[in-house]
Amino acid sequence: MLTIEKLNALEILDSRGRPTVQATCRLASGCVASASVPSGASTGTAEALELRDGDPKRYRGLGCRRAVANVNETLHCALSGRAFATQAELDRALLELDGTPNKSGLGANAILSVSLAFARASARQRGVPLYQHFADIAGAPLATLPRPTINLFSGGKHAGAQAPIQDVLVVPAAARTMDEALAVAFAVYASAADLVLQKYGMRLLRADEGGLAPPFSSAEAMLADAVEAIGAAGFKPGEEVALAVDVASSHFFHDDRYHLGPVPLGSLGMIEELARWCAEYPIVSVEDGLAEEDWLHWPELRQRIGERALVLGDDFLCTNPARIRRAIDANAATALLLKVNQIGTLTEALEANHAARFAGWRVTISARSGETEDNWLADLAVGWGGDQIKIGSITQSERLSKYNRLLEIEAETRLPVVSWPQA
Ligand code: 2PG
Ligand code: MG
Repeated sequence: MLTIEKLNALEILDSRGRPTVQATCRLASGCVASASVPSGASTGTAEALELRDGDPKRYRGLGCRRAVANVNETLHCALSGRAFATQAELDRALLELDGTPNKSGLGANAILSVSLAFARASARQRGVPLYQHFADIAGAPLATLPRPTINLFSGGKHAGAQAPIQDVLVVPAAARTMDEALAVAFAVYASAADLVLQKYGMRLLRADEGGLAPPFSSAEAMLADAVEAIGAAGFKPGEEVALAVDVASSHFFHDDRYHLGPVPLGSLGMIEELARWCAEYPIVSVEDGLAEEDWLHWPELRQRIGERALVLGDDFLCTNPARIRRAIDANAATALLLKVNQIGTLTEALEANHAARFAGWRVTISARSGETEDNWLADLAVGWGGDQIKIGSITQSERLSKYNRLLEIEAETRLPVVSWPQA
């Protein structure tokens, strides 16, 4: 049994300098662990509620003192002295104490910080690495390391909307180890930085996740420049290094139109455009190609591009088991982007993971644009058998703490990287 002795939390700052929550869980065994929650900027409307103080005089209303107090007072008082056999039992208790469908009672940031800190303290009590503990929670043996998809170019909400789409990512498709994959990503990033200097006269304008963010003339220019950077780094586009795109289209969908370029597109026009991109560029994954509420057209998108690229749902699915089941029934996607803080507890995120896998989908485990130095995401992606991991660019410590943790796990386990794009 795992008996909670004390829960406490602290307001800390994320990679954008905005407040977030770090919780510490002390078990009666004396094992103690802390965990921090990330925060998104291009959020889906169906995400669990991140509780913010709303005081405009402090952090422009983004303070997390109320969420911290909910851990220190409500959750500590209700849970200290209680014993839990499993993570699922603890998470059930958290949901009951919150009592709302979207975690607006206590805040998903408060709830998730405790869910994660408890998991880490449990792993310590069991004397196993966190990735092994996550694998045990999932009930599946460790088998592979996720293939990293690494942010190269940024636009959209992460880069002041100088280009409409959010990310163009590199996929070291031929790399057989994490070590090799990261070296490839570094080489392409360095070439892309040179290219940005030559073409746009600028080098170090980086977006929230460290992606390069020059004033691209169009979304397609981001793809063309990425292919050029792959070639300049000495790799064969599509064979050695492929591309993934986070279109994040909900954020430029207004009045039933996709404002991707000068001529607004209807849903079918948008699908045509994405299908053309997939035919002309080595794209193996398309995230949020359509807007989160464009349910009617997602099945058509899957039909058009699903053979050659993953049809990946982020804002569309919000790591929400009910939305995922609806999308499975509608044949609307082929892959889940899993972000634990979109739903708010580990157990619900695991349910999302299971639902996607049961349908034969792939799963990309993802960081948020606002991150901390905490690296639990790397352990989670390995423990839950993520096919891909999306952390951001190969710069900035809040990203590198996770890449470095993957390198540690690789050195410890010698697990192979998932083979992907799928043969
Ligand atoms: C996304 C994420 C990570 P955010 O859209 O996939 O890149 O962004 O955390 O801002 O939602
Ligand atoms: Mg996204």
